[in-house]
Amino acid sequence: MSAAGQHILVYPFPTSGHFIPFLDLTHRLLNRRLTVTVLVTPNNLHLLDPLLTRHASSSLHHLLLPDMDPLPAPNLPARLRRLRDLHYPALLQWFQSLTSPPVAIFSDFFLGWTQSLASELGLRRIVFSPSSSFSYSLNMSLCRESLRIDDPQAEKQTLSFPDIPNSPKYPAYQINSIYRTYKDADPDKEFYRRNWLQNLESWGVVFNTFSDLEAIYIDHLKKEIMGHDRIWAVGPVLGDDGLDTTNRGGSSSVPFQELVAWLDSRDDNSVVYVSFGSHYVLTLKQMDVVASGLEESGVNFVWSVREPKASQVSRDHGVIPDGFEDRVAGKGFLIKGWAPQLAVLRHRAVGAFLTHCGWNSTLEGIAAGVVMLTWPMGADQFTNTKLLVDECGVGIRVGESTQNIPESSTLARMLVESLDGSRAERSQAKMLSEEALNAVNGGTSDNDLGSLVKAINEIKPSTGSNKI
Ligand code: AWU
Repeated sequence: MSAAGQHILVYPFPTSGHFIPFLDLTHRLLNRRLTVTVLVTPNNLHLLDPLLTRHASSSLHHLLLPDMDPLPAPNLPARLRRLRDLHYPALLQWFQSLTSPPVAIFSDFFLGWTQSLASELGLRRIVFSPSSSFSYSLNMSLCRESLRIDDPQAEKQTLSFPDIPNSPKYPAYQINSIYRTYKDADPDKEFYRRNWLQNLESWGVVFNTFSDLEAIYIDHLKKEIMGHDRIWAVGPVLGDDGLDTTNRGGSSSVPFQELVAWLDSRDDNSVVYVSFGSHYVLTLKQMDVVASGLEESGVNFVWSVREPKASQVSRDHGVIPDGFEDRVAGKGFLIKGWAPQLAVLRHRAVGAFLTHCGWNSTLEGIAAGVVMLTWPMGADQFTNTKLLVDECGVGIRVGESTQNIPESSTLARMLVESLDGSRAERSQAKMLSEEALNAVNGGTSDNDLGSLVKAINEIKPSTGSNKI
């Protein structure tokens, strides 16, 4: 048995889409004998349970720090700044209290400020990106010269990025509003930009992606942006490696066996799975189109419906139409709350996925070999859609946010077509699925994971004084 590896601090950003893949990766790092302390906030502590039961207490520890009070309305830059103000002093004190502290801080790309902390402590900092290397490249392009879109109404203005492979173009509304600076004096937006820029100073970057999917973007980052090869593509990290995925990211809101029995009673590739991520709530109009489209299509479906959190309750959030559940009885299975998404996508009955194209859902759909019906809502999802539809040929464009909402009859037709076994997207999806699974089973991603662990084990413990 090889000697225990070095000790690192893993610091996920505390939302599902960022926390889930980082825990999946942590499980793989523990399997390669690193010692890990995971920084958790109280509402995420329970998500460590599957790892705590699988790994010895000598190799997996947790550091519990408070989360900040919820903001009156979603405001990512303000949230990042408050989290930094809350955690920076506590982490500094924690590290200085240890006789043999971790040799590296491995933190989410939203926590760029941990670069300053690592420098102050004489440690290495490694970035974890729960999003694609394509969207990371776009963020790097945007945060180095923030956009000036003088007319806030210019939502359709086309923006080009010739510095990124394939020179992608986007209508202005698809670019994260954080970068559309109408007034440069916004301190939270300036903090967000500087926070991103600090990722450039990191020792290395780890992506939840695989080389066959994003080689051109990974090479772009190595040669044009970071200027070194310490960029590792270790995905798709999907739980596995002996972890129970039934309660991945949270416990299912429906009895798991009841859902599996429902799927078992359906033919192969005859079901569409519908989900728009762990926090996006459909607007009234979007909800109406999705419900009507599913009903008119007559397809079998499993729909994970998100109810608005207190901070999201707005006039314009959708609710399931009256009588809908009765009218689709026998065809549809509704999950109001948390769905065992990975288990559903892997079931032989599921042939297509109506998705917002969050990066985890994108990878899970690719690994499951299903046709992707794309309806991006924000963040990096428009970029992920370009990858799925234009580059990989496994996706079919359905809608875009609230700017392009399809007619329910159009959606119904696309739902039926997505289950047509003769479509080119189906065979493409099967091929890409094999490439994804090969990458993590002895292929490029496994090799990159081994290279990452080797590089971490070669880090010299800090004497505390040496700045890097
Ligand atoms: P996913 O990335 O699919 O969507 P978000 O939750 O919206 O994630 C970034 O995090 C994305 O790139 C962004 O676009 C942003 C965010 N899940 C589940 O198991 N059950 C459910 O009912 C709902 C979700 C899981 C799902 C996936 C994750 C959602 C990285 O959108 O399997 O792993 O939650 O992540």
